[in-house]
Amino acid sequence: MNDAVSAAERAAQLRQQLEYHNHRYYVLDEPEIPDSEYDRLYRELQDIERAFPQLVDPSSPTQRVGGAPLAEFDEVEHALPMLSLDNALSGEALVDFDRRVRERLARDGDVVYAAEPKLDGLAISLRYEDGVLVQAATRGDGTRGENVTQNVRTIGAVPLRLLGSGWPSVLEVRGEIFMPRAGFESLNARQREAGEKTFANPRNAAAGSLRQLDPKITASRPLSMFCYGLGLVEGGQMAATHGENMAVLRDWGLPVSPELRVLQGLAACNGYFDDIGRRRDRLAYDIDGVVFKVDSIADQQSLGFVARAPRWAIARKFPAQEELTLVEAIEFQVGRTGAVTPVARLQPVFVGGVTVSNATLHNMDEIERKDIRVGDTVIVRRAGDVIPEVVRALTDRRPADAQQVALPSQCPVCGSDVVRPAGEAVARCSGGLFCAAQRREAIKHFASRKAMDIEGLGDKLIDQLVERGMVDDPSALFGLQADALAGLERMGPKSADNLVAALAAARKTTLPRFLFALGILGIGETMAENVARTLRSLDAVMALRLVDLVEIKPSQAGKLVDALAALGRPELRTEQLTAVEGLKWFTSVHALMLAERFKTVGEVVEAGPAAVANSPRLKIDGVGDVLAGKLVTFFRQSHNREVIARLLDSGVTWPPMAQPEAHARSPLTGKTVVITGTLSRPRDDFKRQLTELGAKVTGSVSNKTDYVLAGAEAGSKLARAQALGVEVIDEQRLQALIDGSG
Ligand code: 9MJ
Repeated sequence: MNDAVSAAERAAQLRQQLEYHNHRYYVLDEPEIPDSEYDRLYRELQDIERAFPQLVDPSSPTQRVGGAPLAEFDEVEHALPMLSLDNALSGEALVDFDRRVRERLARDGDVVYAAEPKLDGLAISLRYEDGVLVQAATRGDGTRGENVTQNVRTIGAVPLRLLGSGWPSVLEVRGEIFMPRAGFESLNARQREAGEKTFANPRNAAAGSLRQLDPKITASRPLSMFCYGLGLVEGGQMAATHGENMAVLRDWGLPVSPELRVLQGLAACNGYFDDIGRRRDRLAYDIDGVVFKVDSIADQQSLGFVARAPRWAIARKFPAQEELTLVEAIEFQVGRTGAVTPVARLQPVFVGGVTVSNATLHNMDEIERKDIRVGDTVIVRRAGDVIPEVVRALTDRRPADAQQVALPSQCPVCGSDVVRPAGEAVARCSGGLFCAAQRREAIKHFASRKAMDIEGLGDKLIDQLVERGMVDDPSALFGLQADALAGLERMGPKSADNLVAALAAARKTTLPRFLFALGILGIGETMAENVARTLRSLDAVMALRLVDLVEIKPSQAGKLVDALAALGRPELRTEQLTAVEGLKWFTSVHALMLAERFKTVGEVVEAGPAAVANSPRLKIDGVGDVLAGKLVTFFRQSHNREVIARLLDSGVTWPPMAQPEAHARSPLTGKTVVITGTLSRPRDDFKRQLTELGAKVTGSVSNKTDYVLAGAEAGSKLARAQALGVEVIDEQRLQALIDGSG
């Protein structure tokens, strides 16, 4: 046996293995070996074919992408015309179809149908001769199409050589070429990155990919195929039903929809249609309906066809999920959490089975990314039960006066400031309880079990109370009288009395519950607990400042002062600094913190890095800069402070927070401290900090004084401490005591 012979044997073996694994990968979607192993086999075959060019065969797996770019596609005449499908746009149209079929077949009972999803791609005809793919042609006008063989050969799901045996000598297979959604998304991402044009939908992407004159481009596109019919068959017999024929194609390695079912009668067809409709969004590819075919080939033949469409098949279409319409306005809605969401008001359009006149635009980033303007013609999409959305604008139809929109600075419902924290997509109304859009949900939250736990005050009741104007903020709940409540739906005198009693009981609560009940953004149960445990009183929470919580390191302070000096806008107000060029860490929270100490950018620059650097005196578990910003902002709003005042007036109370374990063991617990001289932070800060650690801060030094905290230029108090032998400490020593390292 010479080299060429053993190489030929090995090549044949490798081709068979590669075809097998290709089928497992692309058609069955059940790969058996890792890609690396496939690649190894593939390279081995490539090496043999390179060494023995006489062994190269066009149906070899290495020859999928071959040939030079074409100048144009040749025309191909189909041996049998490629049919199209009649549509049934309603359930009645399907009933009519079934009746016509039964009449023509003179059938009393149920007709057996084969059903399969209707793919939205490109129809194609594959011609196999003795099991080898020799031609692939597009549908064209049904009689003549384009020869796209070079391109179709690059599609992994299409076998170059059929598996098994017993194929007719000529076998034409019809099916649909499509691009799965995931492939479509990644193709568009790739196109976007390369600055190339993106495709509007998977169908266009599939068509554009298949019609490339250079097969290398088609090879790089994630195309797939399902077969759904036969054309010319010569030199062999196929089966008696569509269902069986498809099973045979599947055995020969051709891709056939796994959703194919054989069904008895119209009712089963309707059930299938509904089922696929429900699962539609979860399929890996777009479909636009279901195709029903009379299963018996003999019946198909006796039914025949009219014009280009068979009388034995029909496509029951889903309502279109995408339509064109005009954006008449873009308005902003305030949700129950205060999220300010842009909504497109549309010229009403029938899409996805309903008339749509509003579609969400999600948020400002989304509007900017899609560049949607008032006056634009847009594609609206309503898929399944999801909220209709604007997919994109047709910019070539944009009128000259199309208007861009800006985020409103004031809430359209209550007029409070709209805030959009740096790095967050969602803008929110800062009105909180004050905002009517948020009130109802705020009250429901306030009354809920883990918040104030007002027994018997359910959502329905709250709806009634708000609708009748009896309650416009949570504090009004505690003023409700039994006789007024008794007039509400589903409320007798007894349950009214019970509710009043429950309200009275709920007034006695805990600080963590109260903080949670206020519905501060981002402050859930655990955070409320952490805040309460650290600060231990509502007064301390309300007096919280961002300097207490947010750090600016000395190195950051230096860069910040430099950047602000370079800005050259000393009059700019500090709270308006939402971002600083070149400082990624700087957010609106830092701006608000600066604003606590400096009115303008000029003041910051003048004060210099040492004054700008900030080491926060507190650490609340889980509360980072963003949450600190939300917390402090909430308590700074006057309407929130007013609601809190009313709640306290109406008798809401809680017991003092227990002394936290860690502090009970603090070296400062029970100590008396006197503060004197100039310190790095206001004296009040130190006073608060020491009090929280269980120390008592007094004004004069005596022999009961444990420590004198002395800053620069301390005078008589320092002298008195030295005279009495009281321990004098500086800030560093204090910190060491707090840290437990002193
Ligand atoms: C699609 N597009 O999925 C047919 N089709 O049958 C299926 N199209 C068809 N069948 C005869 N599943 C002509 C067209």
